[in-house]
Amino acid sequence: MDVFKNYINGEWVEGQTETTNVNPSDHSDIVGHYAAGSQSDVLVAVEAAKAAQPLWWNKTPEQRADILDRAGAILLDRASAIGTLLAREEGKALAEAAAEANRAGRIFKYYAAEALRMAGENIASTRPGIDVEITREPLGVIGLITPWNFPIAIPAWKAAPALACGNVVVLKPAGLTPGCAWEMAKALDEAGMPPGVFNLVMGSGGTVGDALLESRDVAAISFTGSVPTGYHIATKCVKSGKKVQMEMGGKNPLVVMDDADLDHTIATCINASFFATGQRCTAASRLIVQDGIYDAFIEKMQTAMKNLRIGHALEDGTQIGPVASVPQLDSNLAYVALARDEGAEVIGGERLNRKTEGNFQAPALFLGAKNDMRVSREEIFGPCASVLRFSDFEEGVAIANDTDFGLSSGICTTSLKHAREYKRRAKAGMVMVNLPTAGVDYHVPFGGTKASSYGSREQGTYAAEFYTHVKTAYVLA
Ligand code: UN1
Repeated sequence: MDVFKNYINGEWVEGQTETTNVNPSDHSDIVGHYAAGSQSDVLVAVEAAKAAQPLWWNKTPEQRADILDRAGAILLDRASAIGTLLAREEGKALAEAAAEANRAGRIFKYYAAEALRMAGENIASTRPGIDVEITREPLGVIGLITPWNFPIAIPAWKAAPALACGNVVVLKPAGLTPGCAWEMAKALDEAGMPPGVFNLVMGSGGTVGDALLESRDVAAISFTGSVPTGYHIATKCVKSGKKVQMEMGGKNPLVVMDDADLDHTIATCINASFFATGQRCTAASRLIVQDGIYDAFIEKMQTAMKNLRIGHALEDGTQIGPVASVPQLDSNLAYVALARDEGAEVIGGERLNRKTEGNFQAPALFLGAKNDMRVSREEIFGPCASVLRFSDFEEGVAIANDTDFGLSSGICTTSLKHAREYKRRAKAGMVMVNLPTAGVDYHVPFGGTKASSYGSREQGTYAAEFYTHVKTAYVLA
């Protein structure tokens, strides 16, 4: 079988070693063999990027826009094939996987247009005869370290704004899911990206990731992943003077009020907690339910959970694919056992067998959970949600906000008063009313508070805050 190579300085380059990409729906299906880069591969990529940066920045915004737009068009054209690859390597159900590939194409098209809109400000000086001009400039070489759960959307929403702002990029995708990032590199190559502007170095965090973190020529790191890895990265970035942006975990609450539309709420909670197998930092892992609707809510959730089709990600009708990896499945199952030990009543959560050997797990609810249990405080990153009961709005809001995280926070209610009040008081970067906590638009800011995020927001026009620095010029004519 061929090995998918790294993309360095416009060339496809062999790695030091290689990794085998295995389908989590069927362990006998090998998705492909992918190059794993060495520290020196990273140094070569960073060097090439650094050399290419002035050339890229000296292009007109229109030239940058054209290349990004073409890359977007290529990704949209291949969304179905890339969606199938995504479903095969990550395990996301096919429809969701294809939607993610589509989203990546849209992101490139959006930032193509943003490349034309980079604007500055003119402000009158406090002193006579002086003009003050504020402009944004690229940072230089950006290292991107991306997770396995959105293997094409996240690389796209970091690379596209970085490039639109005139930076050059070295991307290290998750070891588990290199295939989609490889497809993105191919699309950028075919779109006419000049050599060195975008580089892909696949491989491990310990080798490729650390080499990026240690390079003095990398100006900034944008990372999405777990809290411990995030803080490891941030510490190294501070030591080498890099700008850093981190998107990490969530323990997102979804408050269900007595006045909620029950059927809509059930659909919202099933999506928020279990779609994408719960492997979204925006997943709702705490369902906080008011007394009056509690029994009906539990009954209907259980029926809806029984009706969910869990299986091979490529199979027709599958709603929930497998857990992405064996270690993640083991960790989920350990949390299910912990929920019992901590005194919750567990509904579902068991390992499932299907025709193929894969990492299948039934969604789980932890009934009677308390907000101070570990299962209600730690991010599980699987199809598991604590159900917490409350009596009045104040208590619901207090439980929702009582967490170390602050990414997304939701409420289901038909009361304008509750919706409005919740929007104001939720301690999170994103608030959802009658919508799942997960599933966001690409043209508006994304990010959280507390342990969920560090640095400025991703996506939309706000992404420029991270990918540029500001220059203030004073001119006396
Ligand atoms: C979404 O909910 O649409 O890693 C996106 C994650 C997030 C992305 C969530 N950074 O799950």
